[in-house]
Amino acid sequence: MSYKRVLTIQDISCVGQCSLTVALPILSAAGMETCILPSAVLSTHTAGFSGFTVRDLTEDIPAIAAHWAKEGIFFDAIYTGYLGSTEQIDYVRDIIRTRSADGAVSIVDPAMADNGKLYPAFNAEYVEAMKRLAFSADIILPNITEAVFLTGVEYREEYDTAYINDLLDRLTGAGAKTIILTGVGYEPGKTGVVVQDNGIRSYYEHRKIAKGCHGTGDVYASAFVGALLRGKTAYEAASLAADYTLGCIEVTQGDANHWYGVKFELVLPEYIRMLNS
Ligand code: PXL
Repeated sequence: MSYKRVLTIQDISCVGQCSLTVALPILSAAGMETCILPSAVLSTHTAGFSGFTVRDLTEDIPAIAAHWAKEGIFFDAIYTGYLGSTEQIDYVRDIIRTRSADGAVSIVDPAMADNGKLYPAFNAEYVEAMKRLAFSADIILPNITEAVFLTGVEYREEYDTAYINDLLDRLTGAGAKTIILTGVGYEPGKTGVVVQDNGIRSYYEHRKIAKGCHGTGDVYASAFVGALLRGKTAYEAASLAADYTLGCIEVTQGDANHWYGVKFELVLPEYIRMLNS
């Protein structure tokens, strides 16, 4: 098994099972050396808690990157999620450009929107900066809402394959390479993921359990990156991550007190089993 060094750049939400508190354990479980760059520190995530604190770490990033340069530190993969500010997105592009080892892969989850809306912290300027980052990455993992913001296509609750193909065409036209489009469901009770890899589109459909379970985007992206670095193809990694995420939702549903995230820790043994098979 190849042991790779991955850098993940996203926020620390101290409570809320998302971003770094999800990515770090999942990538470690996949057997990767996991380095982190916290984009911000929040007391909780921003989706459902009120009065959360935020410390944006944008101004620390250039010094951190300069130190890594001095130490000759490089990464085999760089995976980004929720970022703290528009300015930070441009610093992150710079880190991908300068700190990637030969053959490194860059994976961008443009974590900024869901259910037709941008997350509260973001605006149009952030979307423009995210376009620059996403369209220069090797792999992007948008949900439909994020794909809409990246392309300017109108958001629709109901859609068909023509709408999804149009989104993929526009993402590709704008520079996207491998695309993992999540949350694509064509019939009630079903959802899935469309993978566009080397120009070939494949669809992995699975059961839809609950609507809008928080934190599943981060669980999914982290599980995808772990599987990819373990040598799975993009389609294999995308389907494995979907099965894992579904398992996380399954063990969480029914616990009304656990509305803010999923109990992904309980399913890590199954994730490791899937990676080994
Ligand atoms: O799960 C995405 C995410 C990450 N980090 C923070 C968030 C969210 C979604 O709302 O608020 C701080």
